[in-house]
Amino acid sequence: MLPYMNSKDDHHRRCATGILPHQQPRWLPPPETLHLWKEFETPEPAEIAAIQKSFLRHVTKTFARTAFNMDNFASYQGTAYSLRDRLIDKWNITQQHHTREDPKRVYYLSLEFLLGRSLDSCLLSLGVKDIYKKALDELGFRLEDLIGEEVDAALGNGGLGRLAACYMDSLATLDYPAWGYGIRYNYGIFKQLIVDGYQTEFPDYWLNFGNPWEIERLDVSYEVRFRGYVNKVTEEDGTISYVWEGGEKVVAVAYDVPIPGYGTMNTINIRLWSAKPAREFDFAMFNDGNYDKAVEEQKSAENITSVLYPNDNHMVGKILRLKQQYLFVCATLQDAIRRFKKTNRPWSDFPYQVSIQLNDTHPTLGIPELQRILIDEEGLSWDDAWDIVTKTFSFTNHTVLPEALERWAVPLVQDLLPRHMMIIFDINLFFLQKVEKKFPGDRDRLRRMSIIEEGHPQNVRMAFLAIVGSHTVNGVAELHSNLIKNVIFTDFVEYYEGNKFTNVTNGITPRRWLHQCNPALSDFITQKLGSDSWVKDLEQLKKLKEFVDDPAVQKQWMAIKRQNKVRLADYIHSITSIQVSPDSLFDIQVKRIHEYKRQFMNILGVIHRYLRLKKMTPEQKAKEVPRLVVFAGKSAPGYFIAKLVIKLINSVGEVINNDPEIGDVLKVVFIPNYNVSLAEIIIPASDISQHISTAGTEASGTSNMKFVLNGGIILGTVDGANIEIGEEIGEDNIFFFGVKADEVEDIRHLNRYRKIEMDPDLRNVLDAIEKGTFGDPKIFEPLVATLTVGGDYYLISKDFASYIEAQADADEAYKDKVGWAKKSILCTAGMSKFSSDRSINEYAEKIWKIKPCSVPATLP
Ligand code: F58
Repeated sequence: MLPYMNSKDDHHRRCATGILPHQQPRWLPPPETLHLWKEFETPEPAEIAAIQKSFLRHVTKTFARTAFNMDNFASYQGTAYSLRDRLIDKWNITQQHHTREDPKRVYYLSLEFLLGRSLDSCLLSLGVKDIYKKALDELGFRLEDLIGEEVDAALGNGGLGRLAACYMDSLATLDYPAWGYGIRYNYGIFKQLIVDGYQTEFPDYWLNFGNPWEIERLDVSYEVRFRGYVNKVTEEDGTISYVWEGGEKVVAVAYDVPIPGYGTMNTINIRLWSAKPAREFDFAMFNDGNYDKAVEEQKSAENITSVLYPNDNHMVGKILRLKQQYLFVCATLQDAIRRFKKTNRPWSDFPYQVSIQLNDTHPTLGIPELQRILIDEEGLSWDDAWDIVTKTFSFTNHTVLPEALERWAVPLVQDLLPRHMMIIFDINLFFLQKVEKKFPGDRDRLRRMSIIEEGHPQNVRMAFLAIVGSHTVNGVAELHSNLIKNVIFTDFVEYYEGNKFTNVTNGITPRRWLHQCNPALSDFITQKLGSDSWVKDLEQLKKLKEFVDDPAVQKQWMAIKRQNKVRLADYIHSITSIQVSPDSLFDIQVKRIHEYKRQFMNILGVIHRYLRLKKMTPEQKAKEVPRLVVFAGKSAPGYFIAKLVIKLINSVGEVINNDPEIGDVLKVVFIPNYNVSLAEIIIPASDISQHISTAGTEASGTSNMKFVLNGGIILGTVDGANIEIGEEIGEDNIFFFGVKADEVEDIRHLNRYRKIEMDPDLRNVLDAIEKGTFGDPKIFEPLVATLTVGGDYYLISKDFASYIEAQADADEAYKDKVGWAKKSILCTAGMSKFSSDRSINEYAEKIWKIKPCSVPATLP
């Protein structure tokens, strides 16, 4: 029997991390060996000799290298493993401390964690970067080279996954007792290669070379059932209960990723589940000559957690995705309940010990699953169980786009999770009865609010299920939370009288997104503020305002920006062979490629600029602000129009970059395979970044915050968090343009009924494309058609003139070097609000009701 194939009894036996005084563990160490355990529980000293010793031990023993058989990758591995030992020391102390204190914990359930690289951030969090650098230097290795060897952990699509990673960093740093739960996909988001200007996808088998940042826990595993049937049992006293039986089982095995807080002991855990076959190899089937089938069954279990679905803001109704969602919540709830049960509290205490945050609707099956466990397995009444469920869960919505809202076909859920489907029907029935009571006779309201959407087939509206089963629902920026209330969930706001709905504006971790990615600026800020405490208290950045008029500060500030631009220019050259000038204005748009984000408008604007330049004399051109326009981002593999946008960008770049009349005045670069570590190079180098979604479509955006924190200026629409950023840094330091969210519906309505008035400048641009200026115009026909015959749903034509105007304003402002330096300083200085520490404190106080639980350096 493999270790992860535990019997049910074993699950309850294991105590994982810490045993309470009243509990009798199965195994006790012989007392005379206790001093050995103590020695290994004591964290290693942060000394050069100790670091070198542990590095060499891992390199030679774990990886079987010798002094004469080393390369950068092996030394990355040795460094990572030596750091991992330190992480585990802190992690063990944290978990044991939490077990003893038993505080209320928050469980952050997310199908995505976009962590990126860990070596640099862990070195910084543990405060050992300098000493590791020295230790490695003496051994003949450059830390910077080793950092570059690590592959990104890219278990996410974009903003939602990266937000989860930033929130883990803040939870750890602020000493909260928190757990992240997710899936350990074998394949992260695909690798993007550009071939002949088109995106092509390659699998990201990120575990190929091992993963030092995880701890495989074959001792933590849970069974997960799919399909089967539901037995109705009538007891002698007439009570009815249901038992879910049969079907097939798989096992979810835990992989733990320790997340250290910055400058604190607290080291929390992201527990990622990996699916394995539940049964041992079926020898009967094997002996019957059914070897292929026996192997197939084993593989089909592992398939469940094999690959991350690569869609950004688009729902796919694939059964494998539903399996992922259920395996995830089923294992997570068993784990949380096991931890809760260790203290023998009554079930009524559960919501006061456990808070579960649903990162979008993807883990919403947790709601019927907890209800099922409580009524079917724990014997609670429906009402008592539902009271616990609704006091435990809270839900964050990340989008208003209808195509992104999750719906699952009832027959599909019924087949895969028959008992859950029954429970969802009951939740809906009881809910609609209450709605009917509050709004008697309003049948249309019942239809609108039903968790089950009528149709062929019927669908489960997961967002409605999440709302009904949660105590709090939040949007991710003020505008977005208002749209949730006033547009998409209005009926629910009315029913709950506004009580459930709130806002928590997103944030980003200043550790990764300034201190780590922009060390020169970080050092300079520390020097000016006289302390590095801003890294944990971003409010302090406000003090930078005092230096805004200081010419020496302005000069140094812009010199650092230039260094970062040189770093990006070098990277661009190494990847694309395109030479760009660090003296041009760096204008950057990096994010997932999606029609609502309007990269199309950006490239149309570039063409407009090109056509304008082509009409100029050399003298006129010499007066223009030289510009580098950078794009990066992945399109969903099946998103045809988004893929055409990538092709157009590359085709336009090809023409412009090779036009001798243009030279450095305009360059266009598409950097392939955008990911977290690339973002860390790109973001510090921007003068302008574009966040130009159609108003009302981008829930928040978080890269906008990262750019501004690094002294970059936004050119953007009045959308998402751009609005709040503008409020904080001052409207003089942001280039806003375009229609407002509340105008969009009327414009779309008119567009449907009359011929769209095409902006004349835009018409010229489309003419150039149609004439073949950028290659075979046939290729781009479907893309151009979205603006002409397609109704221009994202209002590019409507916004084009004001977009071009904002770009001209930016050019003008950039000519004033001092003025620009001031804007840039004020940008960074005004960003305190957007620390994920602020967001997490808001969640903790308003929603989760948890308190920090500071961890001692050693256990008593
Ligand atoms: C993003 N959503 C929002 N979804 O678009 C962005 O405005 C916001 O800042 C961010 O969340 C954080 O709140 C997003 O990234 C996804 O990638 C989903 C992945 C799974 C399928 C549906 C979309």
